[in-house]
Amino acid sequence: MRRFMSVLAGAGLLSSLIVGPTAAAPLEPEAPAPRINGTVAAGQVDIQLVISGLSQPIGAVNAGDGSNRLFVVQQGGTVRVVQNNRLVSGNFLDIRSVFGGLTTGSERGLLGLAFHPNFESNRKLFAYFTNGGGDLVIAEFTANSAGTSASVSTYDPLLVVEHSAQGNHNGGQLLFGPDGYLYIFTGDGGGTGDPGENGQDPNELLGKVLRIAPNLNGSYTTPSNPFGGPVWDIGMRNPWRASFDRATDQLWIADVGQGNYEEINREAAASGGRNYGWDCREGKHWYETSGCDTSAPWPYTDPIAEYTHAGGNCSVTGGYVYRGSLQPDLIGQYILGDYCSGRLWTISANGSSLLLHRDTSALITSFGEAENGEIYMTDHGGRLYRVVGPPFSDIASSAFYNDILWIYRQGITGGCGGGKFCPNASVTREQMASFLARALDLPAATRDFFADDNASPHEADINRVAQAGITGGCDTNRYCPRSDVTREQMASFLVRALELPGTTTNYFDDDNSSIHENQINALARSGITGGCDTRRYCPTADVTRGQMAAFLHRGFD
Ligand SMILES: [Ca+2]
Ligand SMILES: [Ca+2]
Ligand SMILES: [Ca+2]
Ligand SMILES: [Ca+2]
Repeated sequence: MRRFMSVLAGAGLLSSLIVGPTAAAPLEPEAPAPRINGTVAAGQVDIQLVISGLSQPIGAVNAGDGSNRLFVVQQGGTVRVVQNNRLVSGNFLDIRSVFGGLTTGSERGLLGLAFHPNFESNRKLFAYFTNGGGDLVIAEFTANSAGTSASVSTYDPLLVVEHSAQGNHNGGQLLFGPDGYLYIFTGDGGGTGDPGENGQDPNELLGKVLRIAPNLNGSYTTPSNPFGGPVWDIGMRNPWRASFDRATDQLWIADVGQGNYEEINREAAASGGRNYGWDCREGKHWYETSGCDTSAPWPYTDPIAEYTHAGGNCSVTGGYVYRGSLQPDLIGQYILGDYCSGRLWTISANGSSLLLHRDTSALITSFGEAENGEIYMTDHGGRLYRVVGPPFSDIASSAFYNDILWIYRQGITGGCGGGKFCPNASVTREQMASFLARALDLPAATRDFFADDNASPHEADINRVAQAGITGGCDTNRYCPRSDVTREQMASFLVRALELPGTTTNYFDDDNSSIHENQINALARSGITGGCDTRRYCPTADVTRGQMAAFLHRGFD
């Protein structure tokens, strides 16, 4: 309550008095203007639950076939389909009985999936898993002609990498690059401190980024690679998740660190041949010096960003650079998280600093990019989330930021148009009707209540609110749709909408002659308002859209 009072007495109310009434704007969202790069501030990126009830999801990929399906990879060996935010029944792929077996649990299992860029015509897809002996397998599968499922019987192994000694550091990312080749990200073979010294050995396939050209018949050829054979980059420890920026072709590789540093590497387009340092370097620091080149300039490429294990971090989960269109502020932001702490960060596509947004309770196993560029996140606990940024471009500095976000996510507002919310504009009575009709999910009205709102885009909502008994209009047969809502009128609207109980307590002195004094007291008693100052409610002041968001959040959450 104290916080709320100070907020109302602060910028919000003052600016509403300065700004004054503005032309009523429609609440329907408009298509946001295209942007090359957006901007986000700390705390502005969040997650929204899409699906629960999954089984240990560790990845989410699209098929690039125009179907807008998201394929959720489950560690136990199955792939589910999410379409229109709903889980399609049955498995798309089930490799639990794959030839050679499947080892699951801890860091093993079905770890990665990639659809061929021409999946729509050739129905080819590739999976990365640990077989019955613990070895890494990259295998080809073929879906049915409709592309609705793929049988385990179509299994055709491309590459098997010996990995029986240790259960950890299997890597697991598969990606088709902008060059059409298949990129494979392998771990160092496991244990502590790369005991096999695989990361720095260009002749070993462990601890690498590999690049091959599948022939689509169960075999592959190797294009010319910087380290010979299939080796594109060396010096990886456990590059669990990596992605290409679809706008710039930059390759982002998040490499899981040993005990101290988690790192994020960014590789310029089409420029392999990097030595990412492990196990000489962990993050931007020396790890092991024996057998390492420690005299400058050393041959290792340090990450562009790193973070420590402070506060419960333990394992970086790389994500994607947002290139969708629905969330303009997120464009050009690389999204990542940590498996243990559940923290969610962004790094701007050309930047190198981590911006913390949320400390979630999710066990973040992966991010996924849908065909439309929206970014999803998998939680090992069985949930799929969508990563969401600030919906409006003009609310970052609003004192009501969280309230506006809340009413947006409840579907109560679509903003004032043009990707904006107009937090300092006054609320009109017609807008108020839409806010309340949506907050209460009121049914359509069976008749027309007022004559002066017939041209209002909010007429249907005005009738809904009238039918629910929340308004009797401003006069006989009139609603005054374009008039601004005063704070005393708003009290009346909210008390009826929320059916708040009355009170005999007199909270404020400046409303004693208001016809809405009883409702103002009821609103204060419920904790929805603390007034505009000590013992004052400012009953005749206009309500801004930002303040309205706060009132609705308080009242309906
Ligand atoms: Ca070593
Ligand atoms: Ca490194
Ligand atoms: Ca009417
Ligand atoms: Ca009073």
